[in-house]
Amino acid sequence: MEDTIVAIATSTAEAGIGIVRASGEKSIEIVKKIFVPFDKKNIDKSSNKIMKYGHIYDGDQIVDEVMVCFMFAPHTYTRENVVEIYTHGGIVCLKRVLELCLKNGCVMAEKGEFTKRAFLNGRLDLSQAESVIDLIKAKTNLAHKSAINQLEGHLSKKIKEFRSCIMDILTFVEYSINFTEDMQDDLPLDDTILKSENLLNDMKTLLESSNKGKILKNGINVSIIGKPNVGKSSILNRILKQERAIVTNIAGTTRDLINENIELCGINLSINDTAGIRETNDVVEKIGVQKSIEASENSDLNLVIFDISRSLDKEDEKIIKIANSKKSIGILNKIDIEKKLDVNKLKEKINFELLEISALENKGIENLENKISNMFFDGKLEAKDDVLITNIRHENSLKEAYKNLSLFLEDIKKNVPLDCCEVNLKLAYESLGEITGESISEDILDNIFSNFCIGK
Ligand SMILES: Nc1nc2c(ncn2[C@@H]2O[C@H](COP(=O)(O)OP(=O)(O)OP(=O)(O)O)[C@@H](O)[C@H]2O)c(=O)[nH]1
Ligand SMILES: [Mg+2]
Repeated sequence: MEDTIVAIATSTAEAGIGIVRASGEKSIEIVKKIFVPFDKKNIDKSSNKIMKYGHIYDGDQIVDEVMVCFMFAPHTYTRENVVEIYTHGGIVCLKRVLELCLKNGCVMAEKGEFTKRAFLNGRLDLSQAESVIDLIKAKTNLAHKSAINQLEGHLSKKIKEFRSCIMDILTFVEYSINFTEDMQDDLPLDDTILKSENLLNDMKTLLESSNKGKILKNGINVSIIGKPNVGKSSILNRILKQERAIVTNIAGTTRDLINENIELCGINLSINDTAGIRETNDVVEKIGVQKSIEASENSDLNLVIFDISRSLDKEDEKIIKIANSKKSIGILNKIDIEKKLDVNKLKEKINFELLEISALENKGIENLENKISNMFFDGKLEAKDDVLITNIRHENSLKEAYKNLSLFLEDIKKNVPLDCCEVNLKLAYESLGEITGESISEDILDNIFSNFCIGK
């Protein structure tokens, strides 16, 4: 925290501008050594958060024409002195400016170090800091909205309410322990029981939001599986509304996984088109088939394609087995041509629903999309001002708090001495504190911020 850190804060791809950001006590002093403002005026607190136009120099050589924003502590992202240098985009300008900052006394920032400092200096709590990375990684408007809600502190507020409720209960319990040692049988514990029960209900509601929250943040992984030539790639192309995958009448056209993302009802679908699953001696195809099976096992949803113009065979049977063990939707494709498949016989073998489609004539695709959205979020998923759990770490801490509070309640109801009940109550309090970062170990902190990118 004593070092002044620096990093490239933007992508280094070709772009109009790029930003080098420095934070720490000496950041202003260091940048002043390499920046010459056009108006030649001294940079002091009167320049706080004002864009200054000028040049970055390496000795007497101009490195870039830039804008610089000097931000004085404490009203900055990290609560430290922060300087942002807006260079021209592209790798060379950014790297040269970065190197000059390093040469003049900055050290390279670690992943997420700016946000980590913001957390350690009290600018954000931990769940807010974590939402910053969710915001950067958001792929849909809903994921973005949910991350903004968390950044605005909606989750933190709820967790703080839970903690303060536990603190109330704890205060009463401790008071009772201290002042009524031999009179515990006569203690009025009804209120404590009621408060704990209500709190457990509220915690449960929040925990239940985690499925929705995870879908909202991470989207859904979907694999299109089936034997060769049933129309998997044709269906992918129809869903994407573009000719992404090669389609031919040769069985075994797709050999490797093809992955694409689309947005459905505000949710990101990561879709794999896979190689047709069949017995084969072809070395390359064999690897492809193995990848198809792995993809289907790792998916949240399988779209299992059957060719309605062919009878069921051994290969379909193998695929049915895979699909029955996962969340699946069956698709009868090629309904535009003569039907040979015995649908009733198929229905006896499967535990998922069937939809009819013609990928060739683009029929039934909308039905499929509606089916997916109904399956995962009752057709609607909104992030409004909902407080959602979107993060596994938060979910685990909340589960732990729930478990400990439940144990506390059980003990109280069984008239276990209060000083023994108290332990679980304290554990619940601690677990909730892990979410907002009030009680968190250094290792966990390092782990959280190592998922960030450099410069954030
Ligand atoms: N009549 C008809 N033909 C279709 C339909 N969907 C796909 N086909 C045809 O079926 C053949 C195979 O289609 P693909 O989409 O390549 O099938 P695939 O399942 O990806 O095949 P592999 O990649 O070999 O596993 C092509 O000739 C398509 O034009 C459909 O709905 N109706
Ligand atoms: Mg294919």
